[in-house]
Amino acid sequence: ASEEVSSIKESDEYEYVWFPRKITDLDNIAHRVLILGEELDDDSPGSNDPEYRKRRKMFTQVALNYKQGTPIPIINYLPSEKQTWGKVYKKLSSLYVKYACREFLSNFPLLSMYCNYNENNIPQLEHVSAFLKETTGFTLRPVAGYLSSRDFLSGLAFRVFNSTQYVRHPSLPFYTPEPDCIHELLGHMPLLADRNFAAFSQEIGLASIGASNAEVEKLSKLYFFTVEFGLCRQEGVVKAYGAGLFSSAEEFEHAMTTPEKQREFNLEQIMDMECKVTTFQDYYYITESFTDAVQQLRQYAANIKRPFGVRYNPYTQSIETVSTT
Ligand code: HBI
Ligand code: FE
Repeated sequence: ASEEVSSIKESDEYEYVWFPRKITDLDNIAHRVLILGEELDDDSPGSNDPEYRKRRKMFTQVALNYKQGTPIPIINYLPSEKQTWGKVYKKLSSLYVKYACREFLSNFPLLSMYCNYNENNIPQLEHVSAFLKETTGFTLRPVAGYLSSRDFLSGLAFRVFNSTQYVRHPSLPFYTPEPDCIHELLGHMPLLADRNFAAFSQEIGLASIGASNAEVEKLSKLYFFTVEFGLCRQEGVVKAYGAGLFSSAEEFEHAMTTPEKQREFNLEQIMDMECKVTTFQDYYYITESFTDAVQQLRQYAANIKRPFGVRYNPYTQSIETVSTT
């Protein structure tokens, strides 16, 4: 009984935050998007284009109606959307060969083979999700826009990646302030098919479960400077693994050809950095490998203050909390 008293006392200071416990709980966060597809900022490309806004409403409906475990609706992409995809795909393809890490380069041909990645076709989330499920156990779910860091990271704890399905506005094919399916498909999918990277992604997700707002903010910076803009060293050469680089030709080229902006990974420094969405990053951080990044993450996650441990049970697809007192 005295043990119980002390654990109650301890958890007094812990402010409980809601988190999904079962994979179907993810249906409850899908609608909490920060920039709603249909309420685009006024300076966002496409905000004054009624046709585009109408199209985005359709994508929003698909995401809002989606229920965990059901097939993701197949989209009949418009010629203008396919054209945007084709332009970006073509421009980036030449950069991948030069600058992408080996994991990206070995998975990309598999996506072409099994998910119909090519210059003339926008791959379907449903097909990519089925492919990932067989390779690393990750699955996708369609989402209407940008989720809060907490909501986005909590999906990763279940090996679920919330993916947008719409295409950026055709007026600016090489720029988008929001994530779109070109960013998800070219940037994120190739590495989610890598075992070590998938494990790293889930581990950041689990670290965020029940963490305070300040801790989630730090985890999101760690995510940003690794998963989105990370560099690594392979056979002594700096290569890219960040999705934000794989989906933006200009910043990709810039990051790889400006050595003075490349720094060795430093957890404390990253936690104080600003994440830039509309301009290039100040610095790009190099880790030796994904397992190195996992080590760094564990070092940080060990200091997260919560009165329980978390683990994922893949049989029941749920998060279990374990007593640490
Ligand atoms: N939401 N839909 C969506 N897609 C992302 O890639 C995404 C997000 N919310 C937050 C986020 N990424 C990260 O940059 C971190 O804040 C976790
Ligand atoms: Fe992203």
